Parts: sequence; C-alpha cells; structure tokens
Amino acid sequence: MVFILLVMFGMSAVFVFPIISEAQSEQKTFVTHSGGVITTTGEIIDPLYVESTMEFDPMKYLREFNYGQVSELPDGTTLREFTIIAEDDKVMEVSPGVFFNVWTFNGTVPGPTIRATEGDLVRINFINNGSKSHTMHFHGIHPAEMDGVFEIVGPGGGQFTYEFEAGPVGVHPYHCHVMPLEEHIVRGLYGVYIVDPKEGRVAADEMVMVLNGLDTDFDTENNFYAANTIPFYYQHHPIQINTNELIRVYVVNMVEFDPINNLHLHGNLYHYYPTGTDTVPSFYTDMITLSQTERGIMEFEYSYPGKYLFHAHKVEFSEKGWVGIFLVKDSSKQESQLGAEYGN
Ligand SMILES: [Cu+2]
Repeated sequence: MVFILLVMFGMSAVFVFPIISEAQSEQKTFVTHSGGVITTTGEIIDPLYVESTMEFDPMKYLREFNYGQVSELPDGTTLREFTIIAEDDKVMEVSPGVFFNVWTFNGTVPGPTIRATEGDLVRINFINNGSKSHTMHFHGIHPAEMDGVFEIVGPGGGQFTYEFEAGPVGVHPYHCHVMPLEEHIVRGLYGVYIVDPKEGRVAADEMVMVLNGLDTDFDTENNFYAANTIPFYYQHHPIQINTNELIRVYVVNMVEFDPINNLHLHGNLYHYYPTGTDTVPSFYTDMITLSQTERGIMEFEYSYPGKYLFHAHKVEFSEKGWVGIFLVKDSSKQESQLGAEYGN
C-alpha cells in the first residue's frame, strides 16, 4: 500500500509540476508527421496540465488607448511616460482546449496601444522580466540608439529607457526585435503606437484592430487567424456601432509566415489612409491588402442598421478565425454612448 502511494505520489510529481515551471531558452527540434524539421524556443504545453494565465478581453482592447503619465517639461513639451514589462511565460487558451505559450508586453497580446501627439516626448521605461532577451522596436522616426535592435535588454529584469519625439503622425506598430525575430513576433511581442496631429482628429468612435496569426504547432504556418488575437471573437461578440456616426479603425497587420493579409467590409466602403500619415485618403474601397507590418486608418459610417461582416477575403484566414461583425444600431432611436474626442 505504501509502495502504491509512493508510486502515485511520484507520478503526480512527475506529471503535474514540471510542465510550465520555467520557460526554456534552448531550442527544441521536432520532426513532424509529414517529415518537416522544426524548432522552437518557446514552451511546449500539454493541455491536460495547464490553465490559462493570461487575461485578455478583445472588446476592452478594441477601444483602449493609453496616453501615459503626462507631465510638462520646462520648455513646454508634453512628456508621456509609459512602463512596459515583457514576459514570456504566460499561457493563453487561444481556442477551446488549445493552449499556447504567449510572450507579452504588459501581459497581453497585443501589448497596450500607446498614443501620443506629434511633438510630444515619449519615454518608455522598459523592463524585461522574461527568460530571454527582448527589446522594443518602434516604427517611426527616432535616433538609432532608440531603435531597439542593437541594444539588447537581458532577461530577468534588464531595463532600457526608450525616449523619442512622437512622429510622424500616423499609426505604427512596435515589436520586439530580438532574433529569431519571427518567433519573438509570432509569440505576441507587438502592439500599436498612434501619433495624433497637434490639431487633433475629428470626433469618431475609434478602435484598434491588430490582424494576427497563431502558429500553435510550430511548423511556421499559422493555425489560427484573428483580429485582436482571439479567433472568431467579434463574430460571437459583435462590435456595436451607430448609424451615421463616424467610425475610425486603426488597423495593423502583424501576421507572419503568410505574405499578405486583407480586410473586407460588408455593405459599405471606407476611406483608407495608408500608414495614417496623410490627411487625404488614398482609397475609397471595401478591400485593402496588407503585407507584414503594413497598416493604416479606415474611416466609414453606416447608413442602415443591421449586422455586417468584416473579414479577410483570403477565405482560409476567415475560416480560421479572422472574421467579425459590426452590429449597427439605429442612432435615431437611442442616445449615442460612443464617439469621443481623441488625441488629447
Ligand atoms: Cu523578444
């Protein structure tokens, strides 16, 4: 009896405790059933013994903008300070029963949407609490030493302060730039950085959509696609908007492996500003095509209430999760809860 108990205890010790205790930095090599050889430095997860350790609400993320801690410098410049913490041990249930080891900025994929006005001084206090080296590389204009490529920030509490003048006006991605870069991106180390013009923007119901893919079996092909990480989320939780109200979507494509992604809107067309850098839209269309880190601003209004799909017209992507619904309410029948001044 004692022997059996010891064996049972031994088995539980073996099977329950070690699975996600520490992310491992050494490369692991696998041969797939089709004969491909693949490697990963991320954690391999057995769904029987883990639970999600990441809280992420795509509906909250959609309209959440972070303006930082604001103060004024002696010369009148606005200083916006942000603290960003990288980790690489979180587990997300990306689809029922599918657990994935995500690498995170401030605990979510994507990381927080950082927002500033052109000419502000942006200061990012970056802390790497992960088990691998990470950095923050912002697209935009800044000095070489603020580019987050050569100044590697070591694991276990390494720190770096990124500081640069916000610009140019537009929507830009930020992401980790440590090798192997593909893995540091597809694991989730990216987010959106919006620079508003000094004169502000016309009031609108604003939202952020990061188009992303998840390679949950490490074969350098995506198994799931999404707008804002969770496959099919906005199909099952439609985004409520109002008729005759300006909608402004900051869209950023962070899908790796697949050369292109695209975005089709139903029952409507949108004005599209590539990279958001110009005040005049380049296209009036219902379809844009985006390569890696391509991004822009979409603006549109719906005249008719009802349910409208938006999705990748690369149908494989939409069938693997990159699809959502706008639920358009008749604004003449309700008080608008949405629509706000942004950029201040
Ligand atoms: Cu990294």
